[in-house]
Amino acid sequence: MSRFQLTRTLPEDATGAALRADVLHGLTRTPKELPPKWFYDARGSELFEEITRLPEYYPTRAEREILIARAPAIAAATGAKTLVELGSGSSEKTRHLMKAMPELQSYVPVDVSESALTGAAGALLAEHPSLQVHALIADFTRGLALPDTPGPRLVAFLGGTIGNLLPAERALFLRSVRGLLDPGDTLLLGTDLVKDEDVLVRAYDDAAGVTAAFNKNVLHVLARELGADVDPDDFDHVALWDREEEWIEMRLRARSTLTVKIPELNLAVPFEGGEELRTEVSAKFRQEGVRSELATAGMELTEWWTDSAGRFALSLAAV
Ligand code: AVJ
Repeated sequence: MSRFQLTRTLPEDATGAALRADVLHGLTRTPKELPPKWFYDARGSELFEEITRLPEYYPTRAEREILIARAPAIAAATGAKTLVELGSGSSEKTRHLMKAMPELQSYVPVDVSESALTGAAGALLAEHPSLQVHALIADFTRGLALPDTPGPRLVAFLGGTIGNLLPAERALFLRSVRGLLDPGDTLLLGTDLVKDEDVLVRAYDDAAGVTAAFNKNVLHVLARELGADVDPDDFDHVALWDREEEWIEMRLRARSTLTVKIPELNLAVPFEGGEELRTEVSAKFRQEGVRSELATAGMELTEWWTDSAGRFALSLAAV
């Protein structure tokens, strides 16, 4: 029996249909907005990898530090035989965790990107000679059905990606994760933490301009996928801290009055000079907030681990 299985729960054209719907909705409302998931074509994914290596972008390094330090504690506390990873991407950080999990029999990476899933599986199968990998091509914000693998399960959602969901979306998402867990199963959740405004803003507006290129990449996606006649140089990258909401916002600000024509949607989108399009929310958390959001979704915070500088947290939650 092969140790690698790939299941597609998304139709091949789901991405195109969802992009059209999000663009039609987001660019005809006021204020304009697009969901951050459209950053991640091949170029956007490369730019994100580059961001994770920037001196200003601390979350990836901070989370890796916690995972390496706490992997044995996570393995002991969960006893997991199956690791499910939502938004697994390159599975790079998970490797540290898996090395410390002697009980692990099955790994279920879930991602919308088939190439990321197949790319990551090869190395993991080689490193773990008896591991089963059951990859799912799926949108984890929709209802997920998990393969029948041995329990207990540990569901990991790392990178602080939960911060890209708005509070109402977050509540729905955590409810759906709760629905995946049986008694004895656990959730491992990565969250970036509230900190000094300058540190936060610099992490999203780096000196080398990589985050600016990443932000503008969504305009390249619109041009390629929908034929939009948009020049990314007509927009400026904006990163700001909303202290009430406790989140970073990334926006694209039109440098002058202009119109973006999108023939495939029969749409002409007018921008006033200075008008902004919100492209990302990245919420930052506190322990009390994480505890209460988990509790509302029917889970209990059982461990809270931060990096030595207290910038990022990994939470373990039980049902
Ligand atoms: C995908 C959640 C890890 O919000 O920090 C990085 C994406 N955006 N720089 C984040 C991102 C701008 C990132 N995560």
